[in-house]
Amino acid sequence: MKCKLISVPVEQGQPVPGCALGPEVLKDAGLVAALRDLGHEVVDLGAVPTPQPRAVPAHANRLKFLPEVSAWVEATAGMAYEASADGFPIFLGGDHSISAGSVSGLARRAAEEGRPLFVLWMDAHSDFHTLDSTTSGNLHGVPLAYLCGLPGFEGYFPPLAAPLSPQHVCILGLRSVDAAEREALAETAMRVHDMSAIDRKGIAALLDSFLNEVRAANGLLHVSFDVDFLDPPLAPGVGTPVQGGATFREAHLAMELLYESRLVTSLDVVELNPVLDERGRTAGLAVELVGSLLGKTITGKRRAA
Ligand code: DIR
Ligand code: MN
Ligand code: MN
Ligand code: MN
Repeated sequence: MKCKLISVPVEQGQPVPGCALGPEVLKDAGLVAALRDLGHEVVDLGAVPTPQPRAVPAHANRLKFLPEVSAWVEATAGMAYEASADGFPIFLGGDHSISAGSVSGLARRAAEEGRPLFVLWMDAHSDFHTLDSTTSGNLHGVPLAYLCGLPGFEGYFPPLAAPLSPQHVCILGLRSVDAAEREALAETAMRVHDMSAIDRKGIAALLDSFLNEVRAANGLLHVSFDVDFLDPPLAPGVGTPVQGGATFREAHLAMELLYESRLVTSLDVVELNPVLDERGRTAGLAVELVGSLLGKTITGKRRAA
């Protein structure tokens, strides 16, 4: 497979400095070698050039860095659309606001190809705030609402070429939901699997049922991997850790199942904060999990599909 690395060094969507170092640190942790060892071709497309802030009207809510984040979303969407013409794009964040861009560009491509885009959102958080409902003003908390076409983004974020169908979205690993998000989640057709569902049913059963839907619909599948999906003792290098996250075994199994499905067509790795990391262990773990998603197995290197 031809893996295309796209760095999106944005941290203005969340409150803790350091997240913008994510792409370089993931590469320093051996991402490129890990993918090449699996037989993949790796093309590093470099970073999305820092855009000029977008001219957007003043918003009534106290949103942080709206013109800057909105510009990153637009620039990342353009790059995602271009890069998805061929190969397997991997977006290296940066905070999760970048996925408003990566996924919207991929959705535009999928719509042109006449295939549904499915999204697996691996995250402690639902990121389902609108610009009006967020109380923190941190824009990494809004991408999924924007991508699903919830109201209130018009004029502030770039127009969506193709909103996601909520039935094609699955949140996995959820354990932090704000009051307004809880109401919005109650009304959506998204599949929402919180940690309790993982405890009760097992991550394999939940994932298999979603993957079966993707396969039946001949869908494209984007995985948006927020590193805070993982349990904080395992992955301390994130800005908004929430206790009770996925174990190494659960995360690893999820990645293996995703690889074996051969359904995944693109990936985000977001919210790694190297400044908060402990001797690079979160970065190292992220690289290992990406390797598993792209074909690394316990018993030996399997050739790339
Ligand atoms: C919280 C935290 N729901 C907010 N969100 C995070 O600020 O909207 N998303 N950390 O990744
Ligand atoms: Mn997130
Ligand atoms: Mn998160
Ligand atoms: Mn987050």
